[in-house]
Amino acid sequence: MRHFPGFLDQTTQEKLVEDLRDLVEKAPLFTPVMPRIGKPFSVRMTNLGALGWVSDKAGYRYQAAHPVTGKPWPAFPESLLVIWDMVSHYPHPPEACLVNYYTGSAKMGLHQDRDEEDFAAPVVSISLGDTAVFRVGGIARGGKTQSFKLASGDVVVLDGASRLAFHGIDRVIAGTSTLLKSGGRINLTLRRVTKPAVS
Ligand code: MD3
Ligand code: FE
Repeated sequence: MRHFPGFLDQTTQEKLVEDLRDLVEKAPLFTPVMPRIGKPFSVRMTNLGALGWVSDKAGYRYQAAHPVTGKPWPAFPESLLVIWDMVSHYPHPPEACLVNYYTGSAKMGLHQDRDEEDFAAPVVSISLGDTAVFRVGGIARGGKTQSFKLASGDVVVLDGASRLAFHGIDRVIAGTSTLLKSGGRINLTLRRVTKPAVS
């Protein structure tokens, strides 16, 4: 993986948070539940772009409509497309931006991102707000893992061998950023979902 600490300056981070406030009014945060068992995630989510990632009792998938409002997801703000162009090294635009919102003791268990058709496309992650303790392992479950901190303004690009690495968020450290007035952490992951017709 490629980690760019402090990639986004304070002004860019503030502008992104402002954009996200408008977008979350149109596409409210929802609480996904685990497939089959229906256990709620501790992280709340929404999406931007043509396709959004959702999880409910039926499973994980990408879909064009918000699961609660039934409306299409809001379009990507230009600022996110610019970041993708700067770091992805991938010649097609992203189709999905999953917005994860962590408050209190929210965390995310170790998992792989494998609901996309095209693993040749990277996943680009942007962190905003409080610092997270992030864990990453290899491509097999149960292997060795390492932990890193992800701070506000950090960008991580998951490509090549890291694209299918197991990863998760152990915890968020309250009081480490003043970017979000009520604290907590936002993570944006920009993803290509479908295989481009011609590469
Ligand atoms: C992908 N989000 O939404 S992003 C997710 O901070 C997710 O909210 C985390 O995992 C978050 O699916 C982590 C950064 C990340 C880091 C390493 C990865 C994504 C990765 C390694 C492989 C694939
Ligand atoms: Fe993930």
